[in-house]
Amino acid sequence: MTTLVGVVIFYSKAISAFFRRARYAWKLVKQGETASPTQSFNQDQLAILSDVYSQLRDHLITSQKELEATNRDLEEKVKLRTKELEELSIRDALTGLYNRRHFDERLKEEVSRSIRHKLNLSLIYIDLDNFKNYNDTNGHPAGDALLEQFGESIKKTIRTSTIACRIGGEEFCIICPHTDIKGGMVLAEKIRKLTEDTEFPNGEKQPLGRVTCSMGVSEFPSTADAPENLVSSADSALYQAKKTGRNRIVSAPVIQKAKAS
Ligand code: GH3
Ligand code: MG
Ligand code: MG
Repeated sequence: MTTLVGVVIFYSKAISAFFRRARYAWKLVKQGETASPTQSFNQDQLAILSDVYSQLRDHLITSQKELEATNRDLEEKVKLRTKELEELSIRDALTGLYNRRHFDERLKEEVSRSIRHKLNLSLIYIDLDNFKNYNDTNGHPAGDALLEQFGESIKKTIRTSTIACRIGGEEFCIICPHTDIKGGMVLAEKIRKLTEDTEFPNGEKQPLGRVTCSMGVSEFPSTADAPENLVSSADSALYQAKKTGRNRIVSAPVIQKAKAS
């Protein structure tokens, strides 16, 4: 940039001389002078003007290329940052799993997809057992650390097509597209067993002697025929799991369709 300014200043006198002479030449032409206006310039002056012209042109081309490269760079950075922000807005800050809002949206989408392609869809509703006791015994930060670690166990267990979400405090929901109730129960058991077998800090101080979780599993369309019912039927099944002793999985009952008369 400094070089460009330098060049412009250096040659500014030559440029103004050029215009002075050009004006003079034009005046002669208008007065009927037939001689070529270039005759008003000597060889040195024409050489200087040609030099100025090519230097300015080169600088303009270089500056334009630099500007285009900077623009491309900025556009890339904005795209990347937008993607990062979008990703952050759908994640739970503590566990890195999807958040409640994303869960609601994805569940509707996945149910619509299941209807369109006539595919099953399972939902696993997970709740950590006696988590209040864990907080009370070990403190809230330790409770947070447990939630984080539990989130990691879920991530390790699921496939990439499975959508794992933290929907509130110590409650998690897993959407399993293209999975029937049997498949949902198999995945739920993997998570239950992994939780039971993991040596979480101070797990032995929990009422069951270890950190455990309970689950309810529902399936579209056999145990529920709408997204809202899918969640509530898994929730009712979870309630049964809690009532019957915790550290267990209950499958939602199959809905009886009214027979056509
Ligand atoms: P149950 O086995 O019946 O599920 O009992 P519970 O103690 O797990 O359930 P309860 O609903 O009585 O207590 C849940 C506790 O979770 C209470 C609340 O303070 C705690 N909690 C909710 N969100 C968070 C959080 O983000 N971090 C921590 N550390 N605790 C949380
Ligand atoms: Mg709960
Ligand atoms: Mg709980």
